[in-house]
Amino acid sequence: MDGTAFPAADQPDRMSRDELRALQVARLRWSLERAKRVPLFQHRLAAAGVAETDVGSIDDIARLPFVKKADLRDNYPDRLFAVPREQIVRLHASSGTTGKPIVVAYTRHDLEVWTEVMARTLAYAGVGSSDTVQNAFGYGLFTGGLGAHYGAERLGATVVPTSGGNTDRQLTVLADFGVTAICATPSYFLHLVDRAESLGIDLPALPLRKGIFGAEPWSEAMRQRIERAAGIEAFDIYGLSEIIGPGVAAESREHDGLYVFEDHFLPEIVDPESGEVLPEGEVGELVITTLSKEALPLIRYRTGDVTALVDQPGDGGRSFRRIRRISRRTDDMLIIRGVNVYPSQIEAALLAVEGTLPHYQIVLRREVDLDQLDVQIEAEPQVLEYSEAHSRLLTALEQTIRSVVGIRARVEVLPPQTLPRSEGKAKRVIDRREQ
Ligand code: DLL
Repeated sequence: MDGTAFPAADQPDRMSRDELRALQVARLRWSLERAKRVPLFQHRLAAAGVAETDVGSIDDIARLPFVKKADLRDNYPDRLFAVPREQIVRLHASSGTTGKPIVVAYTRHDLEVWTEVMARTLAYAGVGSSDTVQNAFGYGLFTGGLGAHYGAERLGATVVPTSGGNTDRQLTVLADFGVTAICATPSYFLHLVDRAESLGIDLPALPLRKGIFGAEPWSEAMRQRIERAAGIEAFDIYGLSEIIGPGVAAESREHDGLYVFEDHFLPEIVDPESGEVLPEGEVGELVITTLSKEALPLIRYRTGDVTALVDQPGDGGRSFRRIRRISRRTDDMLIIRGVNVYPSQIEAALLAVEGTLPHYQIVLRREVDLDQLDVQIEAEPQVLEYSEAHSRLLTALEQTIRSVVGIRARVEVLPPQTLPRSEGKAKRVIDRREQ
């Protein structure tokens, strides 16, 4: 590393809050100095009239300008990189829904930090050297696979790099290799659970005890379904390519919010409209500043993810603050007949009804100038066998959706294994209104 030495820390999650804040200020200054090598940051910081030496306390961060996804897109592929190509040892990319992907870069030091935070993520879930970890996050440009891989290896666990897909082979590995922990998107793991059932594999009877899930929103109800069906403890982990990949925040065995690895990533919650910083406990958009990244430092990055900072310390005696489970993004709100609806609300309504399976799809259509909300959900086979049970389930679902989201939905109850499955992030919403 060149420039100012990177401020070191020992046992960062056991520091006092004051010590942690002092470390954050020192690292923020370090990060700003490096970010200024990038023309975009140089211009924005100059325009805001802030120099790194002006940062005396962590609250001074509110004086710094934001960076958005559009800035990364506009500077595609590498104009926000803060180091010369010789120092970059890895590129990943996140596939956006439209246009070009966002390209992210890592120096050797960045990979070291990533490995460390992913080792922590898995250690918080209780994974250690005696575990065998099946890593079903996709390997490739997606950060999930390699991120979890290096973290698990760092802990000395045995890693089985299955990547996503090839479901039957995943189940052979799961059944025969002594796997005790699995990493996957929650939707893909549910697919594995279903397939296991149809192959007659009794998951709870296997040594598998822990699931480490993330990369997409999933609800508490979904967690319960997963835990029950597979006989495991399920952990929520959060991250995004722009910041590092997985390894930004993770649940511990308390299962009460996700600890943000604040020695490397400084979280703030802001009002998505005004950009004003909100107090702990209030729901808003998560903004993250990287404190140790070399290749792609990001100052006040608007993640688009909606959560709150928990205003109480966790039970585990850790100094890091926690964020609530991320249930939605600022941009995933659906406007149906003028009513604001979030897919996560529909998921919660559906899974509250007994007899449903956690596989659903939301389809929006326009019918004679009116938005129509169609919801398709799979149900347990015995419900479908009796027309009375079927119609009772339909009525219950329609009423629950109506009471939760305030509009009528046309619900279709389907047999198991009907809806498309994903090997990575699930696509829950199909909007056909513009076609
Ligand atoms: O999904 C990194 C990751 C891999 C996280 C594996 C966890 C596990 P991206 O593909 O760039 O990176 O997508 C990042 O996914 O901004 C959130 O909207 C969403 N997301 C990630 N984790 C969670 C989670 C990876 N636990 C985007 N809950 C983020 C809800 C999540 N949403």
